[in-house]
Amino acid sequence: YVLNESVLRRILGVDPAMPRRQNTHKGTYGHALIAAGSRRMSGAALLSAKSALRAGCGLVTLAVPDRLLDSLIGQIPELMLAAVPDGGTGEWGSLGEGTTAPAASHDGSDAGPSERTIGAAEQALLSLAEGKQAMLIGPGMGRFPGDSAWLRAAWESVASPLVIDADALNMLADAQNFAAWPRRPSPTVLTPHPGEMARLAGVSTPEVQHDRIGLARRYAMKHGVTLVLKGARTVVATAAGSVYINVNGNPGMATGGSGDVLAGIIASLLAQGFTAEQAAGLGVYLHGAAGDRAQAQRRSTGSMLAGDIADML
Ligand code: NPW
Ligand code: AMP
Ligand code: MG
Repeated sequence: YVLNESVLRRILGVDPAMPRRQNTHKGTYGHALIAAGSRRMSGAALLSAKSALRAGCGLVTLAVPDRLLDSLIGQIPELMLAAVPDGGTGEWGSLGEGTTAPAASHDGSDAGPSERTIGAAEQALLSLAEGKQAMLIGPGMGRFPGDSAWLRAAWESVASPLVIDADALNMLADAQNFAAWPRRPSPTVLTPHPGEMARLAGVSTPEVQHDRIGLARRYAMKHGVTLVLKGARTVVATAAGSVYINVNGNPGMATGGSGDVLAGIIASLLAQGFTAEQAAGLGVYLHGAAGDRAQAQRRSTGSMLAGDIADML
């Protein structure tokens, strides 16, 4: 299907105007947790968080490495912040350091044959995820030792719908046996750009671009996920084999942070109770529509910033 208002309403059963019932409160619209940002990429975390708020979820908590926290206070007043222990580095690396625990539910492929290490940060993050209606992992997170094992713990332990973007997609690409990971009982949305898709599928970026629909569909069905393959004409593929193509948006969105905005939107929609298929389809459409408004307002593609897309939601 081509993603337009008619398909959104008829096929996906969503109203892109997202009307609200009168007698509702912030709890009605869900609480999203975003694990993102690092010392050199705190902007990615802020862009995701702001977009999640603008896409309508009731509460957003942004979890960042401890040392980043002070620099973020007050930047987005509506946002709640949480710090995870980082050993003073401002990076997520301490996720893999800490107490060694038996790997009851892990095969240890990324951390030795029979045990893996549970870091204080990992524990803090998994407790933060409790009671949230959706979680986003990845924007601006950077890479750190043992990250694939850590992502697997989140994959298995986070009960809410999960969006995996940016660096967390690279963790998935590095995991040696992702195909054998158990299916998650709740929705999982992956949001790769063509470079990230190439790493996930083990092919080149031109190969991804040559067969965007086929590759996205096969990957989504094989791994039981909803896959958003980004770029001009973003493809949304579901685990059941449905495919949607987005046709709005513009080249002004080819700017750092645009994808971080999209990830925040999709997490926000999941927190509000939309299915993965609805959240991905509606999210991609709203992101493109906001990008088109940003272009119209600036009367330019070249001067658009990702923050303009977030502000136009
Ligand atoms: P090229 O350049 O054409 O050969 P990476 P990243 C390819 C954070 N950010 N069509 C491209 O190929 C993110 O959240 C932080 C074709 C290139 O090789 C991540 O955590 C910001 N190819 C981290 O930075 C703002 C395409 O992919 C490769 C393509 C790294 O993410 C910026 C680049 O991908 C950023 O969001 C397309 N449409 N799109 C901040 N302000 O804090 C991409 N490629 O190496 O995964 O790097 O996407 O910049
Ligand atoms: P990322 O590379 O993760 O920052 O994601 C870039 C975002 O901008 C994705 O949602 C893309 O679909 C969107 N985007 C980038 N270039 C274009 C374009 N030429 N036309 C429409 N959307 C684009
Ligand atoms: Mg990105």
